[in-house]
Amino acid sequence: MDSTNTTEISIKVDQVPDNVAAPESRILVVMTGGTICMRRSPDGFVPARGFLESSLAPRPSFNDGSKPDDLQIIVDGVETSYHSLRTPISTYEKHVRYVVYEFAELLDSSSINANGWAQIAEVVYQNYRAFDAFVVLHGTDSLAYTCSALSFMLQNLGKPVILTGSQAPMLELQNDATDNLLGSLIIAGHFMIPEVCLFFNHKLYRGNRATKISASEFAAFASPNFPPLATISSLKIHVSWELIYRPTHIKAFNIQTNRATSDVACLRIFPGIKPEMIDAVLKLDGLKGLVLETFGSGNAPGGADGALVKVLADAVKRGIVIVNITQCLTGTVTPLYEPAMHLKRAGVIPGADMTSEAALAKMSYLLALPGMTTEKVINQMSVSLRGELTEQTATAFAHPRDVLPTHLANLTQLGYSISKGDHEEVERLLKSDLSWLLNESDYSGNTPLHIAATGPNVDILRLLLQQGASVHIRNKSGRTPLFLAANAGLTEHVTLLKQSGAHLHSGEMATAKSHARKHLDLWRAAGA
Ligand code: ASN
Repeated sequence: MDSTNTTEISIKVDQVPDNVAAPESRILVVMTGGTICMRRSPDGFVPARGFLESSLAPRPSFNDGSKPDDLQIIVDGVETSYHSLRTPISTYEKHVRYVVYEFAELLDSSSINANGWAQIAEVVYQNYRAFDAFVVLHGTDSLAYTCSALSFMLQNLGKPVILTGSQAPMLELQNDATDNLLGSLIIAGHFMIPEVCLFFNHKLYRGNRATKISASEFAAFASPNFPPLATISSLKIHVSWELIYRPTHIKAFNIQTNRATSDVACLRIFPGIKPEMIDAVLKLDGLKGLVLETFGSGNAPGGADGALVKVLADAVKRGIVIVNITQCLTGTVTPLYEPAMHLKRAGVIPGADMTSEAALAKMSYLLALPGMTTEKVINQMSVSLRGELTEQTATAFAHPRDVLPTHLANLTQLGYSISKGDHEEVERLLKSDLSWLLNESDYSGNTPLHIAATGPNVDILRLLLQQGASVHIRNKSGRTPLFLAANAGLTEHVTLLKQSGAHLHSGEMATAKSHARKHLDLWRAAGA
């Protein structure tokens, strides 16, 4: 079967596709607090409730006046109806429909901790199937920490989670909140970027690469060691697809929330620091890990007779994990100079080009993972788990800027090989670093995974999933690969897609149920 046939099938079976008349993406906005929702008070700016009604409903760019039905949100297992709003149609011919869920206590982000992160992760987890993407509104002070923490806590994430906030409240006349929120909604609603991202001042960053660089400028964040994933200009949204991280395990989305921030610490080295100061921190009750912020490419003073290095080496022997992160904004920790080499020999892990926020979050995540040993934590700290660091051995590969014709040719070639069931050829094409093509779609909106979902070779489907193909992208008829596989009666394909976290979209449920008279068990297995 070739790719054209696959398209015909998806159109023939659904004379009236559910989503064609008014395509819309559904987004759950989670409000945790921060300046974005604040109002003036006699005590200065304080977080205020009722964000949807006060700040969004009156603005035409956030409300097309269509008064859509309520949407359901699940919190602690209880389903409640919430008012939803819809944006006007975008240049990509879609509406974004959204609801706002507000935390019971709205926080200034300087007060957030692991409980707050777990709360966000739980809301995303419980509502994962009902929404296409998630936007989290958060104060800017600790935003980079929350982004880093969530990037690890959300495992095998298949949908966009975008965090944003603002430097000035939405209710102030001159603010950055309007652009930051609208940009986040538009990107989350139109582009399948399955990462925890931070959107600010027209740029989308990988969340665990971002850091706050200004207390007052609208350009409050930067991602010094990794280019932005997307940028918004007056003309278009440019997504750097080749940079997007994709989950590559045949596993469904899950969360890991049992973590504590109290068993890790962060310490900045300065000229003249006394070994006793570091020793005191390393002997804190219950401490399991330390992020050591060092000079330049990872250097620290040795101390008289190497006393400082000895303090560190003793702590490592007691089982404390120590990671070396540079105080510089850009560059990486390498044992280039003697002092850095001493640290490495003492058992301090070179943290490559991670931010301190990412190192801290990663360490507490790994230490809390069930079944982890100190050795495994040490090992994983220098491996990229969510694109948080550049592995030293990885070869840098940059795509030429002008890729369009080749890129389309490659996509077509890939489509044909998949529909012919030619595993070897698909493997060869993906080996030449073309796996970023996997989430691209042809004229009918079908991605390579849509084609493989009805293709003759289930091993190709597995291969694409292992290379990070998204199970959530819908074609122009609103169909997911899972729907196509069930519709084609392919049990093995359905099982594999389900194992990878695929689920039917709420917009295709009604048709799925009506088709379920045939292949009842299969449609049941697909979730209809
Ligand atoms: N203090 C605020 C917060 O982080 C700062 C902001 O959001 N701009 O909650």
